Amino acid sequence: SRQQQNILSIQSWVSFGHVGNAAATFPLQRMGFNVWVVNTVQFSNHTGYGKWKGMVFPPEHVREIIEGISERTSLAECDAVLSGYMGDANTVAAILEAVRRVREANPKALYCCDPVMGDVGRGVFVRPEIPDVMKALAVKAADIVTPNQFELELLTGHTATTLQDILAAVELLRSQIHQDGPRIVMVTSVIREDASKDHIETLAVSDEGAWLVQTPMIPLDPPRNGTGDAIAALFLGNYLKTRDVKSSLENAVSALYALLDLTHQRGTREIQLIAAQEEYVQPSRKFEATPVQKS
Ligand code: PXL
Repeated sequence: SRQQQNILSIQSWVSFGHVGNAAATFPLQRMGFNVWVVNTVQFSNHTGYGKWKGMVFPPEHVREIIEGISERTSLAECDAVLSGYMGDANTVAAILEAVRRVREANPKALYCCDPVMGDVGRGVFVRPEIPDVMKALAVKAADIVTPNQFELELLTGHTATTLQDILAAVELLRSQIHQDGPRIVMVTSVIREDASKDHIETLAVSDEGAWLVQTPMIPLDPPRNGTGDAIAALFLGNYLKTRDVKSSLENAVSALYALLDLTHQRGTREIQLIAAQEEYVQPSRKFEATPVQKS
């Protein structure tokens, strides 16, 4: 593979704070990737504040920017497409067009879909038509899908409260995603009845196996936005470097833990994305993944 890997990242932009591309781009750059940043919205701040300024870009804008990129460089140079928060459900079609064009030029390119829709505390925080489109279209084209536990339930229609339930929902989701790829699902923010309440877990499953990492619960109140966007980027970045699901899971989780720990120590409303930069390359405390039996 070429020295400089390129990732086309299609997500939200915020001027103040760190979510969407403003949470994913810097960790990927710090890991050495070149990021082609395409913004689906530009807001002053994330929607968790309840108030924000700015606009959702029309799907045509996303299409046009990608067209412009393709006039400067061959899409064969693109190693992966990463998608996240969308302000408009019709943006999915523009993203899938990009994925199709990238795959045509580079059949080895991966599509990582972070199906950003909501979480346990806030419920669905995107426009109500987005979950259906995410389920019917985006996820089907993806090689890697990175839902949190709430989004896994929304995508599969399964309530998942035990490890067995979660693994069954993951296999259902894996049967629906792009069948020619590595068929990886990573589930974040796993809290289940049959595990310790002072830990939170992250699970990754591929054809090769399933692995679970436990990290101490960091009591963040209010919960911090952008953590899902950051861990999806970290997982994709590690996977592009190693093609190893277990070590990518360990590195992504370990880096995210350090980021949240620093955020907790500093007590800031926004995640400490810049200050935690060394952790993206070499996590200071490495959490190990345990193999679990697939469903
Ligand atoms: O972290 C997900 C996310 C992404 N982008 C925007 C958001 C949020 C969550 O609140 O508001 C703009």
